[in-house]
Amino acid sequence: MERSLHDRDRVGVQDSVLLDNYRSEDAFLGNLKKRFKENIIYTYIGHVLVSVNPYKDLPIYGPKTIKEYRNTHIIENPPHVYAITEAAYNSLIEESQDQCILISGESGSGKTEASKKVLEYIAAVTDHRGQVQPVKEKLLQCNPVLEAFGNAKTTRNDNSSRFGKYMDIEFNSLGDPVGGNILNYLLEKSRVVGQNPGERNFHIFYQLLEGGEPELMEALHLTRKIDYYNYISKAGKDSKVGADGLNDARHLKEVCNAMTILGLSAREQGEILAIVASVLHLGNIDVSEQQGVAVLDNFAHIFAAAELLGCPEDVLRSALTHRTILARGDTVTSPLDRETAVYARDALAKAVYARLFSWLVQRFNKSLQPAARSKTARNHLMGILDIYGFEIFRHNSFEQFCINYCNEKLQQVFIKLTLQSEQEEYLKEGIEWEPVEYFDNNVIINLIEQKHKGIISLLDEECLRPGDTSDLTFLEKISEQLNQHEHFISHKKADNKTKKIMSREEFVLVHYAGEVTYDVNGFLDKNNDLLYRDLREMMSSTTNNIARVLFPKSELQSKKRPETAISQFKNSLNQLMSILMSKEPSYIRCIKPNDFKQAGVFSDEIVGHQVKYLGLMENLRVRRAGFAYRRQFEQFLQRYKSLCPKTWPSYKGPAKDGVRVLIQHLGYQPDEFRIGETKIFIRHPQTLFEIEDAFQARKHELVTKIQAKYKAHV
Ligand code: AOV
Ligand code: MG
Repeated sequence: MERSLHDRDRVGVQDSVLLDNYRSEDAFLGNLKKRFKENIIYTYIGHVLVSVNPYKDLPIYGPKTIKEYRNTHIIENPPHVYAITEAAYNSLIEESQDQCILISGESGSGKTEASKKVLEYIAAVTDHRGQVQPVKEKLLQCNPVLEAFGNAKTTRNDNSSRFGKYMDIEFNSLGDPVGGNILNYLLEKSRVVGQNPGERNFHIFYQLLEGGEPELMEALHLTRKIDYYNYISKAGKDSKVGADGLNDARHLKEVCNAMTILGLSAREQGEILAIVASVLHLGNIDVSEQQGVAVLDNFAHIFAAAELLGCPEDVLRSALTHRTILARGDTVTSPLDRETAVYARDALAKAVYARLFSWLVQRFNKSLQPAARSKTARNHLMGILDIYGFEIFRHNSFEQFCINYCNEKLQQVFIKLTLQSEQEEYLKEGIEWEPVEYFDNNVIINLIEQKHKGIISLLDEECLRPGDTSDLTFLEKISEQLNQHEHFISHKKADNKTKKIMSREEFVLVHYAGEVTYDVNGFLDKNNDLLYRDLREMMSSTTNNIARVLFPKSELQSKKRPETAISQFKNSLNQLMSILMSKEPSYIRCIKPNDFKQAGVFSDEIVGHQVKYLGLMENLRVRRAGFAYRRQFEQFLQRYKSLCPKTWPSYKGPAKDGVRVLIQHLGYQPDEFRIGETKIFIRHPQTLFEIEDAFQARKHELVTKIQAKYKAHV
């Protein structure tokens, strides 16, 4: 096992706070790199876990390692996601504090994998009486299904999360999981109808085609040829071969098995797969035009889609080619032209799929409801947040705008809860302190979400404004109003001030994690998220039971304009922020070592960039500039009391006084420590090392004594 002091040359230090030259980014990077080369991917900054994606399986997980971390304090073992989970779980049990584990980092950095390890740890260390086994099973089985429906291969990550996920696990007073609840955020549904080169649609489509039994394939009217289906083969050659390392056929069995464990009946599963298949058929309905009016071709697919969704074929055909508008009590139906019919078809496919995804989450939540809550004891929650990471593609659209905005919000939580609160702790404990400067990304969040003046408001305004609005009028508007903002670059500013080459359909946001160029094409459409009434009406009368409830009749009757996509997202994110703020947070900051998904390659430049924007150096400085270690008086005394005759075997009196006696005996100089209100703060890590080494020596001495006594007896 790694010993921080003695193995330093080979494996670096396990807590960056212990670096001699802690202000130097090179020293910080050098430490991460040294460890990475030794396959040690975890390092702390205080209690924040930094994880560097190894891109290969390491023998550092599983029951044996879990055992080593169970019931240990965070400093007793090398850094690990298990240690963070143990600390959070322990605090939940011992202090009855709701917890949340926030996992952040850019696309492909290892967030989803980390979230699975957290869950794995919780499942392994709870329920020794075997009473909540079904609940644990269910909690574990949500992931494979949600990943099949919500993850896809992108150029950044073969298993990229295309939705945000926050999962609460509910624990009873014994510390056993009794239920759970998942919140899902904005699925990237544009992927259903098209993907960028080298990317794939959601895994489930390929899993179904590769893994469906012959009878199922026949019932769903599917063939195994992936390149036959328009929606999943647009990406070119790459999509035909399955994502690297993904075994689609095997996965379908796992997904169905997981759904069964989650309590979904065979009928429900059949209806779910029928909806998935109907999307593939919709994509193969060709649209042509005769005298300006859309005509559908490819009967077999119209027929199949209608059958699978459960609606008469002529109703589907008519709904795909007409639009009915309600105006002052009258209904006016008009035929669509080719382009609009294609739009309507794609809108239907996207809506059906995205709503199915949310339905799945709701269905799982129903299955994860605790059987009965105790009336006297309050249950406690541990939340795990795993969202889509910050992404910069060659081509960035509305979806990247939403994803990156979401990452800005999460960075804000990190700033508030670590950089700010750390500094506030010194205040609270009455300790003198010189503030550390850090970049507060609130300025970017304001640019995006400020009322009336922010990008979201301006986008919504353009979506709601009657008249001739378009993506370009939106761009014109933000370019005019936000031109002065230091984190916004319009093509106008780019022409004049910077040397940036931008097209007239783009704008740049200077995000905390880097500059991203967004193409405005599609912003209005995607934000309006319009599905023609005819299609919604048709869907609300289908005989596929799941398809029908995805489109409730009440929605048709509502006179209110539905919220725009971005406003809905903004509101749900703000709710999430208050959930997170109300809990005790733990952080896992994930880092991607290179851009090629390659094992063993550590790029100083790429890691350095992430270290910078994640604010890790500031994090370290705040942690270090003051006091590297702090411990509650009781805990400190308990651990080190054997080092002083006046505190050993126990100290009678307040722990605070005991700590004073102990450190006086150890000869601490006044500058080395501070006594706060509830904690002792130790400035230099070396001081802690010395006492820890003395403690280990003393322990050894005591154990040897006892053994000698025992031997003398026998
Ligand atoms: P992400 O969740 O952070 O990206 P993932 O957790 O999906 O990234 O990790 C990407 C890939 O890296 C995985 O599929 C694994 O192959 C590998 N990987 C990650 N962590 C580990 C680990 N601890 N050990 C071994 N391999 C690992 V995104 O969802 O794209 O933001 O939207
Ligand atoms: Mg992920």
